[in-house]
Amino acid sequence: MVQILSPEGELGVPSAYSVYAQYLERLTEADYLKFYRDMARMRRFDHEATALQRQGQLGLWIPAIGQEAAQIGSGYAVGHNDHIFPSYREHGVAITHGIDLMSILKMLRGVNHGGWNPDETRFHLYAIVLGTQVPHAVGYAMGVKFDGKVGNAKAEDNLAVISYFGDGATAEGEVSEGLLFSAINQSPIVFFCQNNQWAISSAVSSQTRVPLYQRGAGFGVPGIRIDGNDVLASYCVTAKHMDDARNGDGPFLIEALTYRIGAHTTSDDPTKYRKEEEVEYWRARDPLTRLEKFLRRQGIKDDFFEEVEHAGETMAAEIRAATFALGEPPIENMFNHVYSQPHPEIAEQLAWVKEYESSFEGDA
Ligand SMILES: Cc1ncc(C[n+]2csc(CCOP(=O)(O)OP(=O)(O)O)c2C)c(N)n1
Ligand SMILES: [Mg+2]
Repeated sequence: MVQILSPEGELGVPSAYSVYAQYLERLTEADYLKFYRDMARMRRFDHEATALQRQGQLGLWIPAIGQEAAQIGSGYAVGHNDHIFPSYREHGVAITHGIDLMSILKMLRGVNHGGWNPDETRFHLYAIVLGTQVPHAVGYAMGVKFDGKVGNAKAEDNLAVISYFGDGATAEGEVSEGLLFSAINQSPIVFFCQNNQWAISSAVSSQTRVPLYQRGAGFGVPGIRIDGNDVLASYCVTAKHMDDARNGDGPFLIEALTYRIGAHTTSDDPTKYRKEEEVEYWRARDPLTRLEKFLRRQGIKDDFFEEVEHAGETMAAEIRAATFALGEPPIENMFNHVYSQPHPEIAEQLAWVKEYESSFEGDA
């Protein structure tokens, strides 16, 4: 497992992984501070969104607490031309690509279906149906190669694709099909599996008999496991393999070993299926604490951490006010995008729901 930042906050690239050292050398103190700021922002956003859901302002929230290092590190390793195909928990990756966080909250309130433009942001829409983003990502990567945007002498002419998915999603046929197609076509893609060790109430041991980073080998996709709570391992390893993919040496599979500290979603009660000691074990391996230890060793003082906390409170107040100002989700939203053309059964169902809703009119 590649680890660059130890739990005690000490820095070092193990000699077996020296290929990643040049990516660490690129990072400056400003980058380390940016990583910390965004990991803290992601966490604060998560707490606020959970509170908003509990107050009935969102239909659902999907927490990602514990996965900040995996997401912020890999997100910043994605280049300016590259395309990202997320699953539904990648709020941190969204932060690294300038997605307006309100658009994620709007989706979870039902007022839109993911309101960002993938053409502009290169961050494609969230995919709730497990694994479906993977064939889309592989298809995109195959297209990139057909368009001759791989392996050119000028680096800025090239691009690659990254696809995120969870440990549970690896059991979906789409992921295996994606691995196979990418290998056969030598597509410019990095598969980034966040192994947070649970798929709702199914433990990862019920999904696989081999470590997930080995899942691609039989298809011809090499892989590596990284410490997913180490933002620097996440950055360096993703940056190297995205570079390789752009240069024509893809695909590659990264398994980031991390842990989902919170519930699967606000509809889930994890105390029903996992022990508190397990959660405590991982809470003690918090990715933010690890980076904070490193930064303090570098001489970063309290005032920086206080400033980050203050910025988090300001952001939370802003998104709170903005969420309260959103209207109710239009009922048509559930029906409008089921088919591209009008459909009699959908029209009938919409009419039924409207009539049902109107039966409450006048109720206090
Ligand atoms: C095809 C499909 N089957 C089942 C579900 C219901 N479901 C939603 S999330 C989830 C667990 C996914 O676990 P994992 O891939 O490990 O990702 P994580 O939620 O842990 O990030 C399941 C079974 C779904 N969304 N899509
Ligand atoms: Mg999982």
